[in-house]
This record gives sequence, C-alpha cells and structure tokens, in this order.
Amino acid sequence: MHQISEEQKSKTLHTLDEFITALSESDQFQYNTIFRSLKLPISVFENYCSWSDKAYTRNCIVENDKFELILLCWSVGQKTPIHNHGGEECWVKVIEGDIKELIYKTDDLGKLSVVKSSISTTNDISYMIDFMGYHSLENLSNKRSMSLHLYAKPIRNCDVFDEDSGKFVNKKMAYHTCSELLAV
Ligand code: 2CO
Ligand code: FE2
Repeated sequence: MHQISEEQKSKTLHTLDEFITALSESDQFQYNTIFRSLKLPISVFENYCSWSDKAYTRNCIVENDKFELILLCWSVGQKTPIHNHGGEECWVKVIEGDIKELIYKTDDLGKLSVVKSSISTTNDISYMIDFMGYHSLENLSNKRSMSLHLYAKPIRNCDVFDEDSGKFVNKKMAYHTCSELLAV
C-alpha cells in the first residue's frame, strides 16, 4: 500500500478530501497525527449536519473497512448513554460548542464510577479506547453543538449502559444520515 510521506503527514489538512485521502493512504498508527493536522472551516460540515429533538444524530461522512468518520449533531441538553467503543480507537474534535465528557470504570463487582470529568470546547480533541473505560458525552452549550468523530476501525457494535436494568447491553450502531462520499 502507498504510504504518505513524513512531510505530508505533518502538514495541515485544509479540506475533507485531503483528510480522507490521508487516512485512506495511511496506517492506523498515523491517525492520531493526521487527526490533529485537521483545520477545516465550519462551513464544510453544513452538508452533513442533521438535527433531532429525540437524540443526538450520527451523520456518516465516510465509512470503509479501515475507518469511520462521523459528524455528531447535538441539540441542547442531549447526551450519550454510558458506552464503550467495541474495541476500536476513538478520536473526537469539537467543531462547535461545549461538550462534557465523563469517563467511568467498573470495579470488581461491575459497579460504575466516574474517574475523570472534562469539558472540551471548539477545536479541542479527545481520545478514547476501551482500556481507558467507558464514557458519556453531553452537549453543555445552551445552543446546538457539533463534533467530528474518527473511529478506527468502524464501530459496528458497542456496549451501552441501560439505566433501567443497570446492565450493559450490546447494541448495533446506526446512522441518521449517510453521505454520498460513502460510495467513494
Ligand atoms: N461513541 C458515540 C457514538 O459514536 C459518541 S461519544 O464519542 O465517542 O455515538
Ligand atoms: Fe463514544
């Protein structure tokens, strides 16, 4: 497979096409650098956003065997359940707004407790992987927020905490919208 050069890897990526090409042509260990090289105007995401009163929306920009790039759109007060990432790596960049992240771990009895709480604002990046625990994200802004999520590989299923039963259930992930870039 063609490898992108060291020079290309560290250069700022100004378009979604450049970003997607860099990911497609690289190995997963390079994704952290590539994700952090991204500098896109917010207008890029106008084509991908959708909103719901019921829950945050998952809008697929690109999905292939190697990675999944999705735009999450958060109305006021919306949050995720506590969940893991199906063994995959997860990078999150806040495109606009304020997002609160709580990280949880389970003890020997399976009881959940918060081990870290942080707030990310526009352009902040965070990383998550299952050995760090479970997490939940919440839109803290008093208006809509958007965040860009890179998963490698794509997350097909993950464990989601069911507040009623107090247990994790394995759930299949779904999109609210899918971009035509899917066909690329
Ligand atoms: N993992 C959640 C999802 O893909 C969003 S929280 O950030 O990883 O729906
Ligand atoms: Fe997550």
